[in-house]
Amino acid sequence: MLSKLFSALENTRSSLLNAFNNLNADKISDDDIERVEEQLLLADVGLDTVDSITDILRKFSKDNYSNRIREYLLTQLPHKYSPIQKKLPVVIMMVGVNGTGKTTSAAKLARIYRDQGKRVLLIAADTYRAAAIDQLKVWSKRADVRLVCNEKTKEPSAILFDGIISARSSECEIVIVDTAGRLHTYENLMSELEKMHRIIENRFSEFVVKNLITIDSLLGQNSVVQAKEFNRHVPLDGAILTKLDGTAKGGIVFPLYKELGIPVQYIGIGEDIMDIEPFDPENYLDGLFGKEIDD
Ligand SMILES: Nc1nc2c(ncn2[C@@H]2O[C@H](COP(=O)(O)OP(=O)(O)OP(=O)(O)O)[C@@H](O)[C@H]2O)c(=O)[nH]1
Ligand SMILES: [Mg+2]
Repeated sequence: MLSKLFSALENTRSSLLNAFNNLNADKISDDDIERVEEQLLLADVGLDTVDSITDILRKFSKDNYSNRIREYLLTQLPHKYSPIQKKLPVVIMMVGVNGTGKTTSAAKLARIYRDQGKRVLLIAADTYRAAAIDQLKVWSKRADVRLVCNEKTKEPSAILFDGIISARSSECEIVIVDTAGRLHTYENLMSELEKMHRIIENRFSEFVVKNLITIDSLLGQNSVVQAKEFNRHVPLDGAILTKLDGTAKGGIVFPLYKELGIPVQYIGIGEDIMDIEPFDPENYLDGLFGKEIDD
């Protein structure tokens, strides 16, 4: 059976393979290289990495370039992510631009940790979008995880505060906080994130804080700029790359890591609670360049 990630990367893979398969075995022309370059850039692999790939193509014959490219790319990717939180208790803040997948990813993560047997709590700290709390109520049921919410306040920090008090008294090990979508240009919303971060550090210092940004694969290179800006306000520990299914832009993991040092920890591959995978560079490269892998 093909893995879900392999299927999700189908569009990216078929455009990349088209370009590579057209290369002439005896002599790789400048036109060939340009075609490969173009496809890699369309897949959001990022200029630096694309340049290194075309250098390898120029230097090595068709016989061994694919192995060399793969070896090189492996050095440019984050390590395999292990979905184990080593320091507990932890508060995971889900941050990111509107619609990138914070709420659904929060629940997907909650389900992963619950399945590990951890005591998990979700906090609904998005007070901006009217339907946000109801959406998380539905998803917390899917994850089978308790939710703290408060429809009566518009103050996310107050909900966060109450939520962590509750987590503390029920000895929760993993708290996942859903926050409102925001653009980095909304200064007041960005300071609100900083405030939430400070509250945890100052008032609940036994909790480690982790900030995860959700990145929508469809948004391409813009996401790298967004992540950079978020990182100026709250230190990002990692990214969840969402909606990889159905995009031909599956290469964004490279510039995120290379330009910002932010490792992709999870990949979102669909709209169900189970549609998430910890990042594995080997599986990811298989998905991009086409080695079928069994589940
Ligand atoms: N196909 C696909 N859809 C996804 C994935 N992750 C999220 N979505 C969809 O993207 C849409 C937005 O997801 P949300 O989780 O609501 O995004 P959000 O960041 O919380 O949005 P706001 O709270 O409005 O900022 C929903 O329709 C999700 O089902 C994914 O990995 N694959
Ligand atoms: Mg949301």
